[in-house]
Amino acid sequence: MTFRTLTLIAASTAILCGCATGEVDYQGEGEGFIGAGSPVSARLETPSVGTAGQDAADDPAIWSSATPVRIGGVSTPGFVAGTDKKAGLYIYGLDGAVLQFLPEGLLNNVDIAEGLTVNGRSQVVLGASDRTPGKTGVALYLFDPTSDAGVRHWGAITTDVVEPYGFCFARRGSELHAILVGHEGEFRQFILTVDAAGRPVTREARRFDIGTISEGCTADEATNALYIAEENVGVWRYDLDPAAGAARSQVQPIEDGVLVADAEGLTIIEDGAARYLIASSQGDSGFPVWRVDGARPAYVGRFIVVEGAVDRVTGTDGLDARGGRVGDAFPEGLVVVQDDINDSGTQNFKYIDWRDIRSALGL
Ligand SMILES: [Ca+2]
Ligand SMILES: [Ca+2]
Ligand SMILES: [Ca+2]
Repeated sequence: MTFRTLTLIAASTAILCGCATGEVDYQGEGEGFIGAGSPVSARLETPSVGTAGQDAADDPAIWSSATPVRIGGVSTPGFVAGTDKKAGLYIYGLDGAVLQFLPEGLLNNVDIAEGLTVNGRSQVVLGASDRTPGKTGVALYLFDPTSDAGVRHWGAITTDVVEPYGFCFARRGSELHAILVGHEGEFRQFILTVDAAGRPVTREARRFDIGTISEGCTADEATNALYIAEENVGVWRYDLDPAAGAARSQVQPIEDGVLVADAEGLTIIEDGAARYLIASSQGDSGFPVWRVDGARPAYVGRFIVVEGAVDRVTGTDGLDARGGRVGDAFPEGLVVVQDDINDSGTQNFKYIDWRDIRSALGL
């Protein structure tokens, strides 16, 4: 048992004893309170990020391949990129093992897109919001599935955003868009292309102010939707078309039992003809889910991640999901979430089988 664990137990006990009516009051990030929800367990977890005393895991992104690729001499049917916001970017295997670490600085959110041709080859592109002083913007990386060179630095999108925070890619027809959300709610949408020399070129297509502190974002290309989490307000749906400006509709306000501040990560998962939006409700360690392929988002329930093969998930931050086959271990999809309190070290990422979530929610 660590000093940190003892401190947390003491804090939790103090909270319980302080409630005359017996209810447990959530006292902020780190106390480990889990609200109501259908329980699932993670199948496996990554090692803790960083070094002792540095709780810094933030946001994951999943990529998978029908044919295995090689990274660092290891054959893998895909990888999970995960940020350590104090140090850089980890590349994990689908078994959770570290395949590569890029000491790239203060990377906060990460996302992955396919279908970009660079130097005549189709490559995978990774983007990460970069808060490193002097480099603020979006750091860009390439992964060539035919090479064993791993994930390599490619370039950057420079911006006027003081503190880059949230980040996601979106496909819009043949275009690849990069969406940056600043800490103060600044919204920037870029169209990313490649020049003849194989370098990234970006053009800003839209900017507006979301309002207050915001971070999580995810796009649903099929419905031309862009979802953004305004941390203390709720989840919004914007149109992915830059011409739509700042027009938006609310998917979910901050509400006890559904979405408790901070509203953090957002992701979409495809499951056959259905598509679901999953949010991370950091304030009560839950994951509300909406079906989003209809005319408007329909709330279908919430799951929580309890102890099983690995420890439970609390105070969750970023998350990502990928439907369909993600290696042999996740034949119908994988959801990866950040865990604020890992039982054996600093923060890490937990891997959840989509089938477990689907069955827990009765989808
Ligand atoms: Ca975050
Ligand atoms: Ca945990
Ligand atoms: Ca653990």
